[in-house]
Amino acid sequence: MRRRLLALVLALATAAGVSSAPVAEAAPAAKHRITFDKYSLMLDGHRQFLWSGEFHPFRLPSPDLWRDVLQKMKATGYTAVSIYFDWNYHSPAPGVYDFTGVRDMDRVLDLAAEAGLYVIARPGPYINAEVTGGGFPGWLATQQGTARSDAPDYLAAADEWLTAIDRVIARHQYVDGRGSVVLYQIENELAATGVAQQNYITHLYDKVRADRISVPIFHNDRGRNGIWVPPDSGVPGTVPGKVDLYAWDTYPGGTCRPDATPGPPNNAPDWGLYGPGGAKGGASASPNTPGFTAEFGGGWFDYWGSNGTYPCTAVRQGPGYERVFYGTNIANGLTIQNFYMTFGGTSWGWLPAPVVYSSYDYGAAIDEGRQLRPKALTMKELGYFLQAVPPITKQDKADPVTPSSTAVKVYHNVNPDTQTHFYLPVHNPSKATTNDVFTFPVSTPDGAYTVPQAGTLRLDGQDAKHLVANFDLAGQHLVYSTSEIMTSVAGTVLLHGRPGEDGETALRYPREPKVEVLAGNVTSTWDAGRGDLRLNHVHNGLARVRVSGGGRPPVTLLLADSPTADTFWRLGTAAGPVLVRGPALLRTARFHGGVLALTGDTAQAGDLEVWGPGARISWNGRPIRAWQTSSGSLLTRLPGPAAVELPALTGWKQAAGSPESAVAYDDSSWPAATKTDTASTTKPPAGQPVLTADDYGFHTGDVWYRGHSRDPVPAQLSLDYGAGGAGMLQAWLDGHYLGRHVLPSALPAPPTSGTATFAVPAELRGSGDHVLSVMVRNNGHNEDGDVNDAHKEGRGLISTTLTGAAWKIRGGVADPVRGPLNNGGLDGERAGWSLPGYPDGRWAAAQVPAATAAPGTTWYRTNFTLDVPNGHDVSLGLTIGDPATPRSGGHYGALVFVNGWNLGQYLADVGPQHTFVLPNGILDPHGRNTLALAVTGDGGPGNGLETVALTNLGTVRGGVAVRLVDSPRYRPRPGG
Ligand code: IPT
Repeated sequence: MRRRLLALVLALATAAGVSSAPVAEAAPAAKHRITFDKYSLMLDGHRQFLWSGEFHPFRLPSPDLWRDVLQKMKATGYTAVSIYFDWNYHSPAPGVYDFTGVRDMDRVLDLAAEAGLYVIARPGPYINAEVTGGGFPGWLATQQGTARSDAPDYLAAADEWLTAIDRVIARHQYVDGRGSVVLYQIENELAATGVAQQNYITHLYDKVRADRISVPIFHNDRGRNGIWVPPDSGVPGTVPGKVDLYAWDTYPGGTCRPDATPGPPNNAPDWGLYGPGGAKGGASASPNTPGFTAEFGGGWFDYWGSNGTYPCTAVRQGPGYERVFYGTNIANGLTIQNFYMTFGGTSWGWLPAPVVYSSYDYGAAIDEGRQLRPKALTMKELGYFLQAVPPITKQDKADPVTPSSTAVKVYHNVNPDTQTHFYLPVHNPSKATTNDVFTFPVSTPDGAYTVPQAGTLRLDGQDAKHLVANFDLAGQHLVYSTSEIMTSVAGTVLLHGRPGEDGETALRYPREPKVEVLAGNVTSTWDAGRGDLRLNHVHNGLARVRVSGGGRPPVTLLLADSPTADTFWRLGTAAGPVLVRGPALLRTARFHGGVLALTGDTAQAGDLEVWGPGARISWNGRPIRAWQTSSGSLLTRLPGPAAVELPALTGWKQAAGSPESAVAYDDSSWPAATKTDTASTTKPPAGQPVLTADDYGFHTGDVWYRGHSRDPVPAQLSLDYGAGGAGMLQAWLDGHYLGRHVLPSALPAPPTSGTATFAVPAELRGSGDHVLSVMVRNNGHNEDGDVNDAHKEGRGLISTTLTGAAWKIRGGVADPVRGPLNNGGLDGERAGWSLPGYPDGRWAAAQVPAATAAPGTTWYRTNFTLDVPNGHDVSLGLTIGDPATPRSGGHYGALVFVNGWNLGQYLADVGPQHTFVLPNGILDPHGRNTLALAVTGDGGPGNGLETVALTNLGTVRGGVAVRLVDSPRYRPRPGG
């Protein structure tokens, strides 16, 4: 607690411009150099291929699980992680910044470096990212100046954030030898290019440099439009700005249909060596900097009211897409590629922008429950390949290659220094998914060939292949191969191809080598004239061939079909790299004291085979006995996970939660809504007070209003309100329930505001004291993608036809530990009903599922105890209703609180989400947990809470150690 306070105080001090000695850090001397040319980024002169995945720590509120995700990224071939930092996540009020607990960004940067990943830091100030306000804190909605411009009040606020976050990022810069941050993005998709934005970009650059950020700075262009290219680019049609590198984003793969089935694939764009040139096309928009996609679609987000497209997206943007699209990028010489998202996670609490619901799974390589999808393993093939073939960081176009089939085109590049040749056969056009056999000419310093010489080479379905010629690896010389290189370690090379397809590999030797086929069917042919050993086989499981005595060091060739190749893992150790086959994941590898210490996960019992330094192995801390194989490996077996039993959720208690709806409710302590002026873009009608919640300091979740009037009430009461995606309003007149209105979720542009109209019964209309009680659920502030202050659209009530009313308003209070986005203003939230330890003993026993309900909010609480076996990672979800149908139709929704954390919102009549991921750390896998549901709806039969159950989203033996996240328990308020 003291540390927290200190951090807050220091942040405040700095935000206010007070320099505070303890945090002022002298600039460390540069230890490393980051440079670049048109080919690639270079670290201390070494060319890099940055193969990066997007990950948002704010979408996984359990810091130890950041390590889990980052280790999974490293293990599946990524070399970098791109991180947005969400201003709003850290700043509940002007001048207040919190970097503790789930907001500890030092920790995520430490963990990225620990996992061996470079970091692309993207702190905005604007990020978009489908978060509320596009990352702008709620309080920014009350600013007069135009956001994302040079308006002084906006710049002052942006500087306040940058001061705070840059202090964190500056501690982790690669150049200083203190971390792995290598690139830094200012702004995001700033598509307006007027003088106000030019000044803004310049201001941001200068501010960030003044904050001692010394790595290259770039901006992320919304599409390949040449906006904000380095000043010396000199390309007509581009917009120069103060940046070091040019980068852009694009989501070109093709989409899922509304019925959640994959639509047809698109063609992969040429945005580099093979582009048409100019601002919108080739590499020449920024001729002196590397081809750089700051975001390339790794999936897509999903909307309220959809049919649930994430599983489909994982297929549409699946393995075939990754091979064709990312492969085309590689062939175009783009050496910095970031995939958005690689782990999407959860927009928990009130984090979602109006366009998304709680799950931000994104159809990404790592799913919301932290499980590797098949597409993660294809990323591993691609990422390992790039690391295995360093010459690919410097490619020029080579002579055009004409394959034997017009249904195929072959990209052909060469490294000018090593003369290594790269071929990428794809369909012609690349969206075609036919099954085509072809040959193509290979001509290198090794000679000229028509490839393959025997058997067939084909592209079947959405596919592309990275083929390499004239390349030295593992002490061998590869003339060419129609199999793809996956990886190599000392004395061992792993090649792969699609199951059932032929592979042909030619290696050159000074004299005829000895060939031993250890496993599988492989034929070898010796061409004495050229000195070529040619191996032919069909990719099927794992063939093993030992080649020795040809005047080169011996080698074991592992010839796998791609699914088998996907069971291999490679990590570096101080004593050289290690290659592992078998387990579901290899997390870490360390060689010390003669022991190769491995950690990882198993999803079932099976082989562990290891090619690496030393003869002794430990797995997850335990020494294991292993046997030498003829393949030069050590082999043993690992146990799978134990069975996991989940408790049924029983013992429910319930309590009514909309006391504000009663006539007699005392709102005397509530602020009066009497303002007459607002910065909101939604103004009240002339003569009516400002009701928008942000103006009264309530930025998230549910807001209550009580309007007092003595006027007669119209027969139709209309309430204008703003509430984000699928936002909602409920109203009571004099304690009588008028109804619920939910904003429609029509695609593609669901409304974020609307009008609820209720018929008022005659007996309620007469003059005398009236009270209109209204709850508005604010499902997020708009993003500001078009630089038009869209985040300032009003939230809460805007106006009503009860024109003479005097209004009171009340929203939520920020939870000091769970943060500004955890809570809204439900009475139960304010009273601690969502918290563990709340004394609900006197609440009524409840039946779940509930046959009926009262209108308004009803709280349900229960506790459950988990007893997950030690040394296991069990990913759990909470499922409400029947996941087989996107909408159950009941007119209600529920906020899901686990141990006080708001982990998502269920909307039975909107959909599609039924299962809410409960991250370990928030969840105690070895103890008692509290579940609280705030169920809000029309009441009546059919609108009650459906079944509620725990769901197992994946079990492995392994995982990372997870400490419990601080989850303060209920404490009675002094005097209350
Ligand atoms: C682009 C944004 O940069 C990113 O923040 C996120 O919103 C992403 O797309 C979509 O998930 S926006 C662009 C594709 C118009």
